[in-house]
Amino acid sequence: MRGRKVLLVNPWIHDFAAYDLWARPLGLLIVGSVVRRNGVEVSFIDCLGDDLASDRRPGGHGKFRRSTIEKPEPLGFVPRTYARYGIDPGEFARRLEEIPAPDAVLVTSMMTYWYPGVREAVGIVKDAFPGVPVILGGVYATLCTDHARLASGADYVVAGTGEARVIELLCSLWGCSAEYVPDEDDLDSLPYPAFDVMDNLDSVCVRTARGCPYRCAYCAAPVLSGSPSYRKTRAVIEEILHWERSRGVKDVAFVDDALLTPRPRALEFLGGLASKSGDVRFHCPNALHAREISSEVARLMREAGFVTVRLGLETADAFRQRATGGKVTNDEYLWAVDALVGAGYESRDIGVYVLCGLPDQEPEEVLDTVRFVLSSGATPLLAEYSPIPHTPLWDEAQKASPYPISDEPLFHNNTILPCAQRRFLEVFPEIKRLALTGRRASWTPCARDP
Ligand code: B12
Ligand code: SF4
Repeated sequence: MRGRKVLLVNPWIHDFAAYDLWARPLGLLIVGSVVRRNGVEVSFIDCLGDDLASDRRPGGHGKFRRSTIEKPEPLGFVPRTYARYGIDPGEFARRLEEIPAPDAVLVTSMMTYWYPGVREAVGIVKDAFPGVPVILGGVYATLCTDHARLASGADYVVAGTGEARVIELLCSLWGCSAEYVPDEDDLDSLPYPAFDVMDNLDSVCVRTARGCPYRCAYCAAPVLSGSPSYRKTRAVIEEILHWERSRGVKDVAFVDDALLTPRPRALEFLGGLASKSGDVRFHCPNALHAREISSEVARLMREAGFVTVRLGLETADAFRQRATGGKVTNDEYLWAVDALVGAGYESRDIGVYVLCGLPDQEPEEVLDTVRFVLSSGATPLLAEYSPIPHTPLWDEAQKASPYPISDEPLFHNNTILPCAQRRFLEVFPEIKRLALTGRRASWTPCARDP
């Protein structure tokens, strides 16, 4: 493989809304680093823009550049503007012209309903480098493989984890053998993600493990990541220190499915982070498991510098909690909030995801959950349900949705609440108002229930 060239492309997001919550193309950069370990020259273009747009806030998150585009025909009925998030397509084409033709192009994908951005990027790559194989992987490629084969324009679609598969595929395309074959089961043996190919690096994403021990009915983590495999605490801390020392990175977002499970591992990891010198801020935009947050865990999180804390409650309805996988009970959630408050976190620091628009969900369930979160002294964050193929809830989602969600991934878009019933949609503005006004009120110090 030595001497070959590979281009990595992070495609655009096409959506009604998108906000950059430490969104780095971690999977693509992991795959890129494995390819590079084989002596391949790797370059990278980020259609989302790695130039840190002017209105990004310090801390590694912020707005993407946004240009309004025409809605795809199936979403024509939605009374909102649709946009391309990221750089101008002309700029992308120019950047492709500036580099020598690669021997293969690797493209990643995230949300299933973002595939139009993938297709646009693949089309421009194909125009620039006719005959060069384009390989697509990532979440959309894994969850909607058949659709991706037909609709993305890529020559090859790789489903599942990509480290080993991409090496195998490139070897067969180029008729060569690999010097380094990654061991996906040993996460610490993999090279660091190729963040160094990014010109502007104000934050990095880190995973300390792959997979989750739970099987929630609405979640694709078990399909995407398989059974859990863990990294060593020392290796993760070394990686964080590496980015801090080499690139001055002060913001690190964890993208684990289950960062705090199992608790003994979390205690060891948090203890290690807390005792290391430095002033790195840690962010958990993906939900943490409330069940694992004891007073000690919360104290160590605070000491280590965790500033963005999100809990996955989803619903306060005990029946639905059990029916969807039983990852948390209301008591466990309340203990977690108490532990976090005891450690010094304020209401506004503790964001709690509340799932909205599940099949057969009544709006009252969500209103009650929002009130429950507010009364606990935390901040409710509405997460509209996106139906996902291969999850246990998929069959029910198909029955509940008025849209052909199995034929068209655009209908997985959470903005349209694809599985909500009409009454839910009617009450949804009220749910949003309650979450927003309650949230503002709860940010005053006296709002916490006695
Ligand atoms: C972290 C995360 C987020 C972060 C994003 C941070 C970021 N860095 O982008 C935050 C919290 C912001 C987020 C938000 C949301 N998320 Co999210 N998120 C995830 C999560 C937990 C991990 C993704 C990740 O980084 N994985 C780690 C990397 C290493 O894995 P990877 O990208 O898959 O890469 C591997 C392979 O895919 C492959 N690969 C990747 N690229 C390539 C390229 C090539 C060429 C090859 C060969 C292979 C390959 O190899 C890699 C290594 O093995 C996933 C669940 C999951 N387990 O994937 C959900 C997930 C993607 N999110 C999901 C959802 C629903 C959402 C929200 C809509 C939630 C909501 N209702 O509000 C929002 C929408 C965000 C928005 N509008 O901007 C769904 C997807 C739904 C869908 N229809 O596609 C998922 C699957 C979770 C779920 N519910 O099951 N999310
Ligand atoms: S929702 Fe969370 S706990 Fe449940 S399977 Fe997904 S990652 Fe695991």
